[in-house]
Amino acid sequence: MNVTRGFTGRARTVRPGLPPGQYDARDDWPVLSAEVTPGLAAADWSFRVGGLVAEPRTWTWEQAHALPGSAYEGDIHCVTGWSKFGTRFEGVSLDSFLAAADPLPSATHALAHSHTGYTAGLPLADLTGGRAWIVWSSDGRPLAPEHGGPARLIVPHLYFWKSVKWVAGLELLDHEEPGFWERNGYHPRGNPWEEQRYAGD
Ligand SMILES: Nc1nc2c(c(=O)[nH]1)N[C@H]1C(S)=C(S)[C@@H](COP(=O)(O)O)O[C@H]1N2
Ligand SMILES: [Mo]
Repeated sequence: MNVTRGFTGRARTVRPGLPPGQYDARDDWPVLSAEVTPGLAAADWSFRVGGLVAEPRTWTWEQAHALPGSAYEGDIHCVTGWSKFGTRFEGVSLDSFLAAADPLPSATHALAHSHTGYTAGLPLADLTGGRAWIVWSSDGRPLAPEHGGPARLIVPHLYFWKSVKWVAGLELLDHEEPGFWERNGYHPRGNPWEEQRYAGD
């Protein structure tokens, strides 16, 4: 009888859709937080789009829920190596928020802020075109506090450190501004398909 390599322990199989250097976390959904999970009630959550916009705007929980709903179905990729296939998140496309705030032509980048102080820097182009969301549920259930509930940003085509939990807002800028991990040597964009893990990759 043949014993096939890879069937003992945690098989880190390569599968289609898995970016280079990543493994399939299967049913695991690791929690990665630099800070303590805040006790943030939905009533105390708000989302603001400011900086280089024609009309700075802030949405309460109820106002954000009144926007057209939009869901993401697909994969997520953490820079520490795990990827999770077939996730589903429900919320509102970031396009809806940005359209209301009306970015100025000079806006090229954004710094996403958390209610806890965590930040992530992103090119504005990665936040438009139906590729980024503010989400409050996952598979139809309210987002767990440790996963960013009541609401978080998701930018699933980039490494997941850009997907700010307990998201508070976006500040639009005319230059690249490093956030928490970017200041610590991580890549300004973080495209998993190009393995942009660290600055210079
Ligand atoms: N506010 C906040 N958002 C955050 C983080 C964090 O530490 N604080 N970690 C980031 C990282 S590195 C990853 S991989 C994902 C993890 O999300 P999860 O804990 O729901 O898996 O959240 C991102 N967003
Ligand atoms: Mo991560």
